[in-house]
Amino acid sequence: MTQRTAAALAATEPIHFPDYVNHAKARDWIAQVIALCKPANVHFVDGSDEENARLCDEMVASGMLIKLDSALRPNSYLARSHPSDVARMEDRTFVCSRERDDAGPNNNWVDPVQMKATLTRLFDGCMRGRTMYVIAFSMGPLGSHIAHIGIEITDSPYVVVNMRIMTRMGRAVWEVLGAGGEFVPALHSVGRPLKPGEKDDLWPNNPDKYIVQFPEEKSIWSFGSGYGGNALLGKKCFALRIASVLAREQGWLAEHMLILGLESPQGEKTYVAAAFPSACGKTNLAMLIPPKAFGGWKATTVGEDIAWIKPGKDGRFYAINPEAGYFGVAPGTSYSTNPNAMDTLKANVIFTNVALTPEGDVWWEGMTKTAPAKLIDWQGKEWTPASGRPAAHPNARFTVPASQCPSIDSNWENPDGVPISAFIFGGRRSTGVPLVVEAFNWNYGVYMAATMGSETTAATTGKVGVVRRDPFAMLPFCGYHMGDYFNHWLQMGHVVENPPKVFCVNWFRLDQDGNFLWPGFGENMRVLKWIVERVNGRVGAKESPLGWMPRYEDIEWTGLEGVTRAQFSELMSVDAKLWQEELQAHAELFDKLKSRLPRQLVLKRELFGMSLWH
Ligand code: SAT
Ligand code: MN
Repeated sequence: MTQRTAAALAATEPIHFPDYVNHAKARDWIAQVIALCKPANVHFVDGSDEENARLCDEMVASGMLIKLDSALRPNSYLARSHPSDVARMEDRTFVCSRERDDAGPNNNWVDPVQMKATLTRLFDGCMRGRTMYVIAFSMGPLGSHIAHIGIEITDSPYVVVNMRIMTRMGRAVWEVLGAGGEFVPALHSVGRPLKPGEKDDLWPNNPDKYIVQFPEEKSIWSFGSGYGGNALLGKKCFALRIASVLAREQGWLAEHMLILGLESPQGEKTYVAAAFPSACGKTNLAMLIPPKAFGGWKATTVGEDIAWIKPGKDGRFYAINPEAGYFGVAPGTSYSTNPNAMDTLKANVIFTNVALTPEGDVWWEGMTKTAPAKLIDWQGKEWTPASGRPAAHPNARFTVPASQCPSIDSNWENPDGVPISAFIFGGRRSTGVPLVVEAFNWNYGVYMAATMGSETTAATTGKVGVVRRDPFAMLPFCGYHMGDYFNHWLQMGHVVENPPKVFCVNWFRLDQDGNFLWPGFGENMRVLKWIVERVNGRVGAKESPLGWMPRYEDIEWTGLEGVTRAQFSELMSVDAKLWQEELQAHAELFDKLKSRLPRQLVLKRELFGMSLWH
């Protein structure tokens, strides 16, 4: 339903809400946003196929979307963003709690009163000449007790069609919300008002960008960017930053984790949740295909980015994937690295910043061994392999319904979630960190996750190989002080009777010549199988200063050539000198968080230090 708002703006006529929008607080908020942003039209998004088709057609007509060839990539589109608006922007992301220390050193902070004043000035009239879209969305299966509802108001039709893939949205959500349900208000504008008759930009945005979370109010304001997590506010802003605050208040976990199902040949299913910083192959692991030699084992995907985990009545944690789609990095995705992702992408995809082939299909670096002879690059320019620049932006993305993934788990939309038996934490470490370690207990596991580090790659920063601490892979996503977050994790170990076992993995260790010691990809199933069998008490391990580790004979080797006993001991070795340096780096991290750091972790650090010397 779309309506002109000139009358409403003059405040002479009430806004015409669709009959299913009968939530008084939501109506008030929407009316306030209309008065502030002054859009030309208001459209309540119902989520129907017709509405989606019309929005896509309009964007094709305006040039914001390019329709791909219907035979090669049915019902799929390509968008090209402005070169200054291609990724999440950590330096423009703020957590505005009343007290600075509540946001912690892990967040940019501005006083909320001052930030509201800045934002109110920026949003005043920011939607002039545009349609304002109102999207009710559910993070998690509709009506699930683990799910939560948000309402995003945006002036970007690109956001609407992406939110339709990434969340459950539209009329059905209004019905679940009813007249008094809780919702998180999320306001978004590209920040590019149009004068009467003015021609729009292909990718409207504003050089001044703000991605702001108000943790006490549980609200989100995002200005100036139309890209990814800056604009699809259900994802990092709600499902991690705001949800982490809710989770701490309410006694659950909102985590940057994939959820993977592992089914044995006997049909026994074990679910694990795993956190990795970027550039560690998280999507590949979420869609892993076990090697042939693992006949009978199946891996299934519940989620590839975010997990919401609540304690169940039976003393276990239950997790849902709050999202309904994947907003994944395209470059590097291929039939050799991730066949399930490639098959997911066959139809109904919105690609952003990939290259266009002359046939009207897409291409990105790594998709095939040899690049096509001619392409149009992500900026719309002609490209050949001799151009000397990437054809797709390194952070080019696909937005695609999770339901299309061949490995999707049969329980992925179960409103009660799936029971989690293990938490896995990983990083990219070329030295020192063993292939897999099982923490001695929950608190040791929290220590290992809290001190997790990962080496930067060309894709993440300019400098390559620098270890960045990224606790729980949550550094850019925790909506409050990281020290309080560690404490919340320690507490959550007591909330359930049998907390999951905690493991740390590292697929990226190198030998002296710089070759990977571990083959990775589908072969990671060998490590996962050990983890599953540890959880179920069926396989041995030996004690090490860091935790329990598999012996050579504890790993299934059938069908894998090339990892010798000697290489395995290199993969598992713990060098006391390197670990002293590692513990020093942990001390530096702890020092930054000291105002809220749980003492338990300081003591654990000392214990590790002592066991390494002996
Ligand atoms: O753009 S998102 O924030 O959704 C994805 C990411 O950068 O991690
Ligand atoms: Mn992520």
